[in-house]
Amino acid sequence: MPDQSPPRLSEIVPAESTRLGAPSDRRAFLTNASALTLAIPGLGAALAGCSPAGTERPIDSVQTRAAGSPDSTAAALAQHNSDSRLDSSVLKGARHGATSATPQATRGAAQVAFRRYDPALPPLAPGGRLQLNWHARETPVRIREDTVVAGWTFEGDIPGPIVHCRVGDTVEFTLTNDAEIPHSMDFHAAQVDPKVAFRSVPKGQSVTFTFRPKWAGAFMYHCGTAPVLMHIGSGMYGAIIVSPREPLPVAREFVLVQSEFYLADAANGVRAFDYQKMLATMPDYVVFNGRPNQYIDAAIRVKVGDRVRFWLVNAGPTHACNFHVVGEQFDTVYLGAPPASAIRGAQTWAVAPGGGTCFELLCDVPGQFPFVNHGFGHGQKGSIGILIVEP
Ligand SMILES: [Cu+2]
Repeated sequence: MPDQSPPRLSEIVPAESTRLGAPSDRRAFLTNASALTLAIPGLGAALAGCSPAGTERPIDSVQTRAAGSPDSTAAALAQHNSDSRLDSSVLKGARHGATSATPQATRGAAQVAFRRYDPALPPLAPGGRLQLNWHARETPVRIREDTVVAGWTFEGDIPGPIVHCRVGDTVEFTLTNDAEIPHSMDFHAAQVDPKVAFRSVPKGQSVTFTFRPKWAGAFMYHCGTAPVLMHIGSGMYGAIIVSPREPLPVAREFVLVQSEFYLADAANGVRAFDYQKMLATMPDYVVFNGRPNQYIDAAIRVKVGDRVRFWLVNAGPTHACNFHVVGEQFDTVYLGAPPASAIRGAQTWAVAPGGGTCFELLCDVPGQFPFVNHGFGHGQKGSIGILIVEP
């Protein structure tokens, strides 16, 4: 087992900040990148990623104006989406200094309390119908006792709330954007036209769409506004768990969302998410449910004889989660939609960024079992917890 002590701030970053640009520059970058995306799909992402000289061509063939109303953002919104299909890997040479440190994301950071993220799978909504009215919020989030991050969030937390439904249920979803920068919602459990449903909404506006999940599984949701890397990397993701119509074996069910944190140095008591570090793909933390090592400090507890089911979503944005439970074996890993495609006796299974997998183990031995990302360069950075099996 590795050393479980979390890394100190001074071990992660140099004491002196050298990367933060002027706040006005950062805001200008983000607002321009997102707003251009709203008005001109493809072009926004391309400009956000290109050099100031703007020598790169737009990467989308969509018309650059909304038909009939060349200057209307509202008209553009009606026709264009969030560019969620424009992967941030196509962004090159983004300007330095882009971080999540918007005024809303940093204000009042000192007053934000640490709160453990409850990993328990919430119960199903009655009647097979979920009505979700969520808000995109830029707000500080305390991820450790000594660390507050400038989060871009769904509903004020990182990850956003766990959604639980069954195959064929109806999910009615509305996203209202309270934040300065445009945001959007992309549910991987949905089959909808992304240009309509997943479009970005500016401050004060809403988008509503309805879907009925077709497959069971652990699915990611995330903001798809360009640059997608920046919006996922700043906290806008979570899990929607779709249970099959036929109940799975009785189990204690938990949800783990792995994600990476790429943080700038602290400024005014807040560490912003840093776009350049996201591109460099060397995270400061890799975590389950938004806080490094939180389930070491407050373990997940079950009883001998319990079947435990982990619904694991890897929000990335970039690295795999190589899931493993020390001292145990998964008696079942569902490669497809549960209960189909189950394999037996797996030790470690990699979950891709943007993917999800359902794991089961039978806890017939008492003890303390670390669950880890067995890619230990990541596990060492916080994607580790303890499953306590009580006699
Ligand atoms: Cu967003």
